[in-house]
Amino acid sequence: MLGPSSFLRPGPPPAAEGFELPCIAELGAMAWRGFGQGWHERNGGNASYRLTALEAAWVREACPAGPWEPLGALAPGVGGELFLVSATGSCFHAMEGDLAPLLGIVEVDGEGLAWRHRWGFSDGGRPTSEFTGHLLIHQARMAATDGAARVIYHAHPTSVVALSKLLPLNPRTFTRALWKAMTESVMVFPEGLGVVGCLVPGSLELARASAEQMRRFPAVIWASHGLLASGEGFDDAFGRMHAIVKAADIHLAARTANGGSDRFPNELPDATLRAIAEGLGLQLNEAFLGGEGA
Ligand code: 2HA
Ligand code: ZN
Repeated sequence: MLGPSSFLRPGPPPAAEGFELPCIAELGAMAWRGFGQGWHERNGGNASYRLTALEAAWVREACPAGPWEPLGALAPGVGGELFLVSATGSCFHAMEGDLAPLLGIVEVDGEGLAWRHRWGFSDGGRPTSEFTGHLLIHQARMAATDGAARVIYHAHPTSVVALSKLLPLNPRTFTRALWKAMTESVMVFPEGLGVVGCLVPGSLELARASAEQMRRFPAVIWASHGLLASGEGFDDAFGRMHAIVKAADIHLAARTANGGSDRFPNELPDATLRAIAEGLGLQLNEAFLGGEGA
């Protein structure tokens, strides 16, 4: 398991005595736990974290800046922000010990047009191939959560990918199937789930389509590819991913036991979904309630 506290403070010495950057170890721990769940074959998956103002100020002072590189898209909503991000090709099964080759901290320019290196990628790496998507999605989640969301986590969970081969690729169908899989779901994603068709990994098209969905939803399914979940912190993002995967597992297990049909003898009715949400003071997405199959 992850252990050495030495990677709490890798790279240059801290500018302020006693200051730590725990996000590096926390992102590593999340990746390691995700690998343990079977979500990260080979170099599958990626993750990013938007640094707090205090963390960003420390990095700006302690870590020299590299040359600016174009982002390939305009992301003014994250202009001036710093991000910890997994390296392209990095394997989450190797997220142990020295994380500096596997992760890096980058700074986005004030206009949201370019980025530059601040820390990490010590083997000469670069941010994940989905980096532009992460930034556009951070921008979307910041707007949706009043700046609270800081983590974007992408994984390749088997049951979610399998489900994307069975269900019509629209948010309402996926949301209803997974809300009804278990009572926990409405607590984890009351807004519902986004769905994007099968687009080229790392493409601007996938980045833009995902960001558009993440303005409304805290997670989005990538058909025949995986799942992307956001959260205020690492536990929140990991927990959201975990719960959505569990719901997909349950849907598929029940469907298999039901001869392949999704017409379950004891389906969770919309009235119960509403009652759970009301009991917890949550606002369920009304657009996904009622209508056909309610
Ligand atoms: O970073 O998962 O979608 C590797 C991937 C690309
Ligand atoms: Zn992927």
